[in-house]
Amino acid sequence: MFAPKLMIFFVVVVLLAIPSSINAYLSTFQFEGQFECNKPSFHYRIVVYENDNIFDDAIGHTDRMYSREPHMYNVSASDTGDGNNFYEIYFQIVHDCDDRNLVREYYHDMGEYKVKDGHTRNITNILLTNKGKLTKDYI
Ligand SMILES: [Ca+2]
Ligand SMILES: [Ca+2]
Repeated sequence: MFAPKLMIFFVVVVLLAIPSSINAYLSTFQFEGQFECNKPSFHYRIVVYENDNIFDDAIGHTDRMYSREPHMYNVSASDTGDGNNFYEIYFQIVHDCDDRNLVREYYHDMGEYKVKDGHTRNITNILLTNKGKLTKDYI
């Protein structure tokens, strides 16, 4: 007696699964480059954000890093699609590349990237000296 109900259940499960499999993109990113900092060493951490209307998605981050000249950075990120056809990506960089060794929070726009299945490598140099607002955040 319950066989038809079971059949309906499976049909519903299959119908629910179809849209998510169509939208199953995996986009991976490698961001790298050089921080332009006038100090021989400093500390930082990066969070990679994807901009959305209400809550932005954190899609990658570094640990707390100790940087020495030439201050190369490298951070990876990944996401699985967005509401439109583009990811809007920015960095939050908490750092102490500051003349008085104070901690600053700097937001840097990393641009738009088409939503696709695959890998993107981006090389961007970022001027960091005294950039951003002073913050009580820890690096
Ligand atoms: Ca977005
Ligand atoms: Ca998003």
